[in-house]
Amino acid sequence: MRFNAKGLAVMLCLTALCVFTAAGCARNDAQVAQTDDLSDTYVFIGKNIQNPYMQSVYEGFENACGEIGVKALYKAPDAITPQKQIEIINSLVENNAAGIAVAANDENSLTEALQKAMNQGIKVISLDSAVSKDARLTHVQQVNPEEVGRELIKAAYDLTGGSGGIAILSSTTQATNQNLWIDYMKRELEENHDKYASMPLVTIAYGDDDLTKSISETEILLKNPDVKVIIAPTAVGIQGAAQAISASGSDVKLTGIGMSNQMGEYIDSGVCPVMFTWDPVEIGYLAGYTLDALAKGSVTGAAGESFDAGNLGKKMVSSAADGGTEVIVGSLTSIKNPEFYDYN
Ligand code: RAM
Repeated sequence: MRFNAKGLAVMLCLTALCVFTAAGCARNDAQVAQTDDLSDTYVFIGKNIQNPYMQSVYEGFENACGEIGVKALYKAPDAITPQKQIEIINSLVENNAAGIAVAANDENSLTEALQKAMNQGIKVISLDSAVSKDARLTHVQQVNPEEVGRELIKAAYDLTGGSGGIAILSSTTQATNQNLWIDYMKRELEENHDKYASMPLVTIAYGDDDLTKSISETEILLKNPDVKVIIAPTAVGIQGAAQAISASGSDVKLTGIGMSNQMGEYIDSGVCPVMFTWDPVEIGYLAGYTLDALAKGSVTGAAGESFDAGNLGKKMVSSAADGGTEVIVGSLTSIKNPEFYDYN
């Protein structure tokens, strides 16, 4: 997708309005009255409460629940740890939640708690960042993860002319989604060794989806003379990296995955001439409908099944790379500034 300056500005304003509204409406743990009985409630567990991306996911989840006619609840830890998510799951099991959709802070640590939930009849799915296949009925996958990893390396190649080291600024060491994208980035590099011979992966840093840490980790990366491009496959990380690069005046280039309302000025300035995105609201929306299809028994989470997902139409459950199943939300969108990025 290409935008001229006016088109980009209009799109960014609209997106900013949507996301601002989302952040304003999203209820957090502290604002939601605790009830003992959640048997009429679908719960979204985010990675961390202050993450604007997670708040947008919840906006879609809440919209779907409103259409379906069930209650929605948003829970997330203050810090991005699996331990806190386990505590949340355990309390939801005690309160007999009707369904749980979790963006996992670790692929395996949540398994025992989620299996206990499923054994009790609670419908469990992951979204955004998967739990292991044995801990879920299916996974709501934003876009094809292989495409994400490979496209990010191709963008870095275009930005460096194929010459200069790559640093990745990720979220946490345990994040299933970021680690999967990084695996595909490595595969793209290894399988096309000649093309990328002068573009090695120098290092991977972790900003923990915390803006302050993402900025300080980027400042460290900018001191490394081998780093010519930073790939940040996290909405919080790419924003922190953009701020740090802008403040330093460095000519290191940035790409990654971000929210357009947060990244417009850096796309315009050429700090981040190309980035990739999708709609987090749709992920939450599809998760709400997926939980409902499971709760009503119209699907079990097996590959080949399909169900009605509100305004997203009919959605299909398919096989996932980890041996479980997934429902794919949509496709990867690129946002480019043609003044600084004029490849494809
Ligand atoms: C962050 C989170 C989330 C990821 C987005 C792109 O907000 O890490 O899991 O999908 O970035």
